[in-house]
Amino acid sequence: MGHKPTITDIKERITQARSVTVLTGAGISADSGVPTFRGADGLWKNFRPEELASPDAFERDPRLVWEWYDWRRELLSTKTPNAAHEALVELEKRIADFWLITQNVDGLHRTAGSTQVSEIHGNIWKVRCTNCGMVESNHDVPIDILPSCTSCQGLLRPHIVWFGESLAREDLDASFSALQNCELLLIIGTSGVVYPAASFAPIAKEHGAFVVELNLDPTPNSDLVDVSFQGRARDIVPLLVTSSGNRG
Ligand code: BV8
Ligand code: ZN
Repeated sequence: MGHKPTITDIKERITQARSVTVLTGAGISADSGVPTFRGADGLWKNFRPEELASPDAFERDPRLVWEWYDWRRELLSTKTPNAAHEALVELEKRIADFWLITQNVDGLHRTAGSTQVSEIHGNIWKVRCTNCGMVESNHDVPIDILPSCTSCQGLLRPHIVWFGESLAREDLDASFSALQNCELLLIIGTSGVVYPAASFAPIAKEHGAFVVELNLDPTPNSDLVDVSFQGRARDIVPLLVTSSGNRG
């Protein structure tokens, strides 16, 4: 096999592609100043996921869980999309059959303008009533702890998929369809340890996609993908999308 494909080779593939799927994780938001989960400054540093991001934790101590989410919402309220998020909005406009699957709950893809997107782990700016199931946006910073439902006074929870909870059927369907039908899958900024998202690369590969990974470090997916680039999303993703070479 010849040389390792270059960024330009991949940009060429993207330009020719009819269908492209992108999977993002916390790494794409790191360049917006959002702490990742498992990095040195990671969110999980002080807590263990089971302690906070689980239905049992919420059952046991809803106030503690809401204090953690309130802290994260406050942190996120000053963060804006970066060049990588913006490049993916551009890509959505260019590619006939484009889908973005994000594990991020920060909402930055939508803020940047992405519309063909599945937020498979939910959205930190949405709340869900534990009693009547109502889902609504809520941007209160700080949020009134414990928040109650505007229509039935039930206890509200973050509209987020916790460990041990299944993903929404419509998000799984949209994701599997995008993974099975794409010519190219671009995986950006995920450590590839959380399922089912961690199984998305092999699924796309099995269905004939060319799989590209972009991360700061190697991941469990690195041996499986067709090409892996090490670098910051903010620096590399724009090079894959915009015709930065020849100013139009
Ligand atoms: C389910 C919401 C079943 C919370 C999240 C054993 C084996 C296999 C699976 C399991 C198992 N034990 C348990 C499970 C299942 C479990 C799981 O996968 N556990 C893991 C930990 C082993 N999964 C679940 O529970 C899922 N549900 O399986 O349901 C079921 C089925 C039917 C019926 C009932 C139940 C639910 C998973 C969703 C959990 N919720 N988030 C919250 O956010 O508050 S997961 C959490 O991790 C976040 O959502 C985050 O998005 C996600 C993944 O993390 P990453 O995005 O990858 O972030 P991370 O920090 O890890 O990595 C960042 C990467 O970026 C790094 O690689 C870094 O190098 C890179 N990077 C950093 N800076 C940059 C960069 N890259 C580029 N540029 C940069 N500048
Ligand atoms: Zn309610």
